[in-house]
Amino acid sequence: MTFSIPKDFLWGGAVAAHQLEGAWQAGGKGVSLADVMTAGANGIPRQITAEVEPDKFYPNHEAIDFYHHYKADLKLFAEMGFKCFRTSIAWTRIFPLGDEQEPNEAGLRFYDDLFAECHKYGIEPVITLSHFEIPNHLIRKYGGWRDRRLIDFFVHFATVVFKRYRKQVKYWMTFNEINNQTNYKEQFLLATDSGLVLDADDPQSEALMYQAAHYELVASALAVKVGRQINPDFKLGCMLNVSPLYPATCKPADAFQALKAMQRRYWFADVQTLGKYPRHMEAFFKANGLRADITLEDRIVLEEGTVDYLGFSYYNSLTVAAQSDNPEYHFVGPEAAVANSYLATSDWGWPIDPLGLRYSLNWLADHYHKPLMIVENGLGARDEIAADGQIHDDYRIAYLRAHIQAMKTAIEKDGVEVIGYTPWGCIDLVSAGTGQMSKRYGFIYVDRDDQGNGSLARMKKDSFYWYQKVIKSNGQDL
Ligand code: BGP
Repeated sequence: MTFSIPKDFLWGGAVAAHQLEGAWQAGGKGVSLADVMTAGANGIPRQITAEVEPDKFYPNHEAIDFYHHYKADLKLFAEMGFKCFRTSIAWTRIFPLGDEQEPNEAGLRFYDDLFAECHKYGIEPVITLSHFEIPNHLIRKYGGWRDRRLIDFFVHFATVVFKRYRKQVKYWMTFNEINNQTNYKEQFLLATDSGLVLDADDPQSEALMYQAAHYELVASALAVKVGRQINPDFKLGCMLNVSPLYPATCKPADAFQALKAMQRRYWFADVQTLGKYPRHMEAFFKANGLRADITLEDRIVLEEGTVDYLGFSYYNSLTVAAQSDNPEYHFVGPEAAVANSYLATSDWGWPIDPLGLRYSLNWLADHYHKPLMIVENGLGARDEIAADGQIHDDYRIAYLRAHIQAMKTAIEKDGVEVIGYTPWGCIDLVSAGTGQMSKRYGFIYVDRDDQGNGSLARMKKDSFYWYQKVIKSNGQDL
């Protein structure tokens, strides 16, 4: 056993198809959820329209037009030394409606070319099957993941792409941030995970969410089983959003609230890595009449379709306090978080907490005993082009340096097994939460503004050269 960053560590960057590809109708692509999401802003939620409305601006339609720029962009990633590149396959390029039998050949060809270009540079693709990109038709016709038939549609999609790319892609993840929907009161998170487009105050949201989440978990496990048959060398993973929950004080009720909050946010990983629902969730469902439809066959599938590794995004920690008037209330989402006076926040109010990453790595390793991959991490910030024509993003470097240091410490001092690190939005792209371009994460700047204006020209930021050095030294030169 060695307790250092392994030689074959997957340094890279992460994106999602809908946030950068653009070309929303090219090659017969269908309309996805992302294509019917308008732009929001800091504090102004994005709206989801039923269909594309001609007078509205949909930022994902063009995004940064990676669809036509991918060769030049991959060249830049290769120049930084990327060993891997995490992106997703847009479901609607392969199945424009989602419920067809025959896939769309033009869509499949785009990813043939993209993966070939990755391999030209020795870059390993790391692929998410569903990253907030459900076909809009599946939402309109079936109501999204509330319908059990979605399992078959998803598994068919997974089977087609597993077979097609069995030689080009080894690392897969099923659903991006599958646990975000626990915060079902936020319509955006519910819709992006499960395609449940509901009135935010709909009293049925909670029941629908837990049922939809169950179908997604069964679909994920079935996809893992199929993937393993298609290529036993595949590494098949799950993907969670992880923000450790801290108690606001050492008051026992606060500490207990934090414990319950961890249980309520991360039980998806129990199902996906250990193959069964934890007892606390079974008890919760029973007491509240939730997740009514679960069969014995589902339970067997969940047990058989456990993942090889656990991928997760980490941006921040959250802090919670007990509610004295309702001791059985248990926090499910960031809306109930309290401020943490020990932590600074980003311009978008996200606490900055590198030690929280080490905490998360320890907690996940203790509970799930799987190799871990940090598949998102980063600082959304506004970048300015300085008088010398460059972007001096020292704030981004400081954030990433501190987080990579925390990861290194977890590997070296806590013995955690980490197989890769792909910071989010390695090239500027459309923010998922706000639909803005001005919330930037990239090492590469893209000339495009929140209204969709700009030349789309790419430009290296200071962080580009810094990350190049980090990768070259395998994380020694921070
Ligand atoms: C995660 C998503 C990404 C991404 C990131 C940053 O939740 O998986 O798609 O966008 O968060 O969030 P935002 O774009 O809202 O800043």
